[in-house]
Amino acid sequence: MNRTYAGDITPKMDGEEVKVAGWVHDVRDLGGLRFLLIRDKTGLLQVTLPKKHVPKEAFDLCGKLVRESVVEVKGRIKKMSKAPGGFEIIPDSIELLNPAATPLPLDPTGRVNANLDTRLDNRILDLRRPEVRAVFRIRDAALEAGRRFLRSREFIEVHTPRIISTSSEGGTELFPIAYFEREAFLAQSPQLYKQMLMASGLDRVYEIATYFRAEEHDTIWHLNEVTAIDCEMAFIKNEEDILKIIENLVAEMIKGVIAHAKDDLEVLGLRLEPPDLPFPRITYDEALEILQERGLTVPWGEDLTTESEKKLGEAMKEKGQELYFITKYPLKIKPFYTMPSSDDPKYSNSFDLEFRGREIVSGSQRIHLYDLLVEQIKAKNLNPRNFRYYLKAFKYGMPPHGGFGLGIERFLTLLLDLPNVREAVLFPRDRKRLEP
Ligand code: AMO
Repeated sequence: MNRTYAGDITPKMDGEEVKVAGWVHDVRDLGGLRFLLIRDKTGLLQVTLPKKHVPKEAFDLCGKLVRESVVEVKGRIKKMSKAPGGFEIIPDSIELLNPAATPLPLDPTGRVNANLDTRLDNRILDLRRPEVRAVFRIRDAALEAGRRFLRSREFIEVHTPRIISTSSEGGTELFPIAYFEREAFLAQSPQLYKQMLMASGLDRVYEIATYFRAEEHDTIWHLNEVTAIDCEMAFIKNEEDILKIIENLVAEMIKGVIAHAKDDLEVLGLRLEPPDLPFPRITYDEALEILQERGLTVPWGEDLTTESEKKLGEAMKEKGQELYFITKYPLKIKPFYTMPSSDDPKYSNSFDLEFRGREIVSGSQRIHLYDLLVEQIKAKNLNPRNFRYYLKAFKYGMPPHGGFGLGIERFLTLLLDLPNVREAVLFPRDRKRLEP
């Protein structure tokens, strides 16, 4: 007999034989009547044991079961309006597949509140709670929809090295590693490789990968191991070509969640609407003006702080906008590979996508001209010699190109209104956490 999940059983199956399995959620003992609540990946089901009508071994074992042990039950379905799902199971047999130790370090029923650290220390037990698992099913639905969309736009999935020899986003955030006789680092992003590929004829690439940031921040928004959707596309006219891809990608990911993770959204008590397209585009200068009107002065040329981003988010929310681009940042606060604007080289063809007052995407049109690129590397006090392998790709026919990186954990945290970005990672890495 195959195993049946709680969610696949209905009261209409009254009288049918089934085999179910899962974790002991709870046991209630009313003397001559015992109830065993079993949890599987779809939900809860009730096994009812009237002493007189079930085998003695099953009744006795039920009385001894420790919560979170793994059990398998064979029995008959009986319609029962008061039980979860409108049915109960009257067992012919109960098998203890593996007992759980006591005491439990975390209560997976959620009846006892635990702080995030305790939850993360016991992540596997934490994941037994449906609302915790829901986040990862939603993550899967979002990524699946993202992949489908990018494929439909002729992007192909690639994998670039995680072990690199030079920084791509600035020197201070690198994790050094021992690589035989040489110095090497964990990749901060696929940036340099995805750009190099633009000269190969693989005109549109994407990578869904983890990368590593040695940032010392300990905030609810920062991780040291981040997963992102990175895209790069060649033969663009300017950054507007990329913004169109991003807004459609984000809309498709949200629609994918709505269509394929309905039950999980319900578990989290959320109702999502697909966003309207196009997303508004406001320039960096316009953002500064909006902030000024709200009493917050950001000196021109400085990056937006968490506080200013939040304030801008409030202003945009009042206009009914939760997703909007900030474009044309000052060149000096963007990485060396960012294309200066043709009308005023103080500005750049760069952008961020903001979601409810927080950056989830950043990207730009890139410099594709060898001499200008070398000049910009030097302008950032970097040594072009360390970028030889990268620069080589720009010498022999590099088309105009651009791209972006979308942080998946930030996206989910904002979409699902999670209190901490760590909630969107199975096993988060931060300054203090290297286990589990
Ligand atoms: P950037 O460094 O802005 O850009 O990263 C892209 C997106 O990744 C997410 N992110 C993070 N999320 C959590 N914790 C962190 N420490 C963290 N760092 C980044 C954010 C961010 O918007 N190479 C460029 C992208 C490009 O231009 O193509 C880059 O890495 O959501």
